[in-house]
Amino acid sequence: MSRGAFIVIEGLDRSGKTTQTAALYEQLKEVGKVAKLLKFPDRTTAIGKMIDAYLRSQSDLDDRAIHLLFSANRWELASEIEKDLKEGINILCDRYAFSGIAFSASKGLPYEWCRAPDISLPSPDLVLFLDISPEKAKERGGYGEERYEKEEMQKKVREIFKRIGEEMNVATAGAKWVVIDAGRDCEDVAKDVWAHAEGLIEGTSQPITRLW
Ligand code: T5A
Ligand code: NA
Repeated sequence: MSRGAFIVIEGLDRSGKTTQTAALYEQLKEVGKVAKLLKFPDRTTAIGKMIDAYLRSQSDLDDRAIHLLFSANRWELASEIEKDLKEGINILCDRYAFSGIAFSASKGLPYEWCRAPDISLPSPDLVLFLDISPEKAKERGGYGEERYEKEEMQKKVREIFKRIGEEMNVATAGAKWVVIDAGRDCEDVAKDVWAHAEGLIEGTSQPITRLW
């Protein structure tokens, strides 16, 4: 029995995740595929509202407390993700647990501690990591408004994402984590995204696995 594919788009701030997730969604619709768009943090839930206030620097929270809220925000939707996948719906997700680790570990929290709360969330079938230099990201609209949008922080985040991707590909003995150069034109990035996602749009018969 085939199920929907779970595709995550990750990347640094301003790398074009939202743009590319939306473009992929449109392309799937064009070829008649059922898909659902998700985004983390989901700022609409009760937990999401606390995260939103924190990111806008309207509230202060202990580094560990905010980390757990980001994770809880994913757990709020975990069973729905699983249900949708089983019903054959493809899930396209803008950020996931990988952002959770990368940003909190960049603030100095231990890497293993950061991973723990997301253990056994549904694992994506594919992660497309949009890579961009912090310098280039800074040139894009709006950079600098939110808490983590500082060049120094983004450099650390990029390093940790690299480690996460390498570990993931070792663990899955394959290319589950794909790095895409996001410093190019939207259309060129979208072509790469599609080339990697295309093989999954018919769904997959693989069982849903768990992180990590
Ligand atoms: N976070 C998140 C955690 O700390 N822990 C967690 O567990 C999670 C899930 C908010 C913050 O939360 C942190 C990470 C973040 O710091 P967010 O709401 O996803 O996360 O916000 P941002 O990452 O800031 O998302 P952005 O919307 O800023 O970046 P995107 O989605 O990567 O970029 P996008 O598509 O909105 O594009 C940004 C701008 O660039 C242009 C767009 O038009 C737009 O103006 N653009 C391009 N310009 C030129 N060339 C291209 N190829 C372009 N693509 C897009
Ligand atoms: Na975004």
